[in-house]
Amino acid sequence: MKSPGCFSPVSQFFRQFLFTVICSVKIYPKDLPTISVILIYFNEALSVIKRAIRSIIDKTPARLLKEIILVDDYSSNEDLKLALDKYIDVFNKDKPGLIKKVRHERQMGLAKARISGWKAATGQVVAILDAHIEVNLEWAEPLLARIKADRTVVLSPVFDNVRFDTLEVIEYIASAHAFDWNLWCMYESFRPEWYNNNDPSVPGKSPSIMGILVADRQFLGEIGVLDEGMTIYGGENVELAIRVWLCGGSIEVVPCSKIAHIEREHKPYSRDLSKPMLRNALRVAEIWLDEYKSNVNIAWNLPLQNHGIDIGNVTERKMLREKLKCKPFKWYLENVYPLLNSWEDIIAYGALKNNIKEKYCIDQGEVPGSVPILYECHYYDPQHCYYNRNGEIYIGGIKSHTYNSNRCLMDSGSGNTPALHDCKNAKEKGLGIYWDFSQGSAIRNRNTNRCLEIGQGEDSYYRLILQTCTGQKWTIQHVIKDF
Ligand SMILES: *[C@@H]1O[C@H](CO)[C@@H](O)[C@H](O)[C@H]1NC(C)=O
Ligand SMILES: [Mn+2]
Repeated sequence: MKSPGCFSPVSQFFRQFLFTVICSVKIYPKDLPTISVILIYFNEALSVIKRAIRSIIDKTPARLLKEIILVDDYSSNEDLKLALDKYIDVFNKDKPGLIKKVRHERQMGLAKARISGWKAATGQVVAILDAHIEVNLEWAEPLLARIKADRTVVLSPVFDNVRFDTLEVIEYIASAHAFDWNLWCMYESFRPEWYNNNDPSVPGKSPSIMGILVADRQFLGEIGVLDEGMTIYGGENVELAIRVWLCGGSIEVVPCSKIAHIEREHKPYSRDLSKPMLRNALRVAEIWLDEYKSNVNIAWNLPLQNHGIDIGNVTERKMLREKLKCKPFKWYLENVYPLLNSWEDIIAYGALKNNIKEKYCIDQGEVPGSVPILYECHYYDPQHCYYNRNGEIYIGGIKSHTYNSNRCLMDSGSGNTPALHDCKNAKEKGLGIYWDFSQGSAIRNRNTNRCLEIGQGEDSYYRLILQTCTGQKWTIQHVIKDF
């Protein structure tokens, strides 16, 4: 879990214990809204879907469970046709219409599958889940009680991880859901206020939502359900989260609602999810991120313009944003997610090359290790460099969150080898991490006046060196502002 680390394992254990007790004695109102549970799947094992259905029926009070809607995004497994229908029929004989099935006639991806489920639902609340889950006792009541109190909250339960091979359950403590500028999701600590109030059963505000979501059905409709223009997989959760926060709602994680989720070895849609993820991230950026949208390009090391990736038609979603009078993204950064670094000081990014040897790029070198090297250009993370307004040069990637630190190029003043040093730490110690640089010219250290250059060793290989400037020139791949 990527988090700034707020408490020790001992208090974590105690918190977990306390929380189990507190949740088990909670009393919820009798007149809760009804719930439609939507299960999305694509080539899931029949046994997995049966277990999900069984657990929902066993662990949701019958008076609250309006229906279960199965959304099949064009699976090819034969099992999921007749055999599944037979299983459903047994329940429907008892209670007609309890389980409904929606099948796509071609594959439409996760976002559209969720929308199909939402359209078919008739309960007051919708819970849109993966099919590889089992719900826990009293999973629904805390969610329904929260939505009854405030119809604008969009909720996530806490997932326990079930290992796909052994079915061993690993309990997760409640955490906020977050994302980085690639729009990949991750866990993060709640804000300090949540820990300070010492009741671990209280729902915590969260900047994002991982994908499983529970919301008032009509409210979700009012704010535009999900973006149909998102393809295949990835990013649709972040789109939803930003939209909810900017357009009048909020996201919470509800600790007393627990769902066991099978963490699969392979996601079903595609082996390499980074392509659809990138495309969807650019789409979210265009619609929602305003002046911060270039951060997605920076994170993926794409040029700001003409990246050649088709993000689909965004007109309708931009119109929705206007119609709903949603707040600017800056508000979200300042009020909801200040831990996300705005990157406003970055002025250039990408591979850094010396004009003498253009086949070679600066590379972070061995990890662990702190010696940057010259290496054949491959343009992946280890070669991503960033120049900021203060004169720092990060090498080997950039961190999205203010609680993480980058690695800065440094001239220590002795020897002739450059080094990488934790930027925050180097700043405190006054180390030489500030450089004068502009596109197509020298990289000169402000402390030592030496330049970062390349030179041939006795073995005739070129390497990075620090020396009296001889006029070598450097070029960085992408420039944000002329510098
Ligand atoms: C994009 O969608 C809008 C609204 O649905 C439509 O009017 C417009 O023609 C579309 N643009 C393109 C290029 O298809
Ligand atoms: Mn899943």
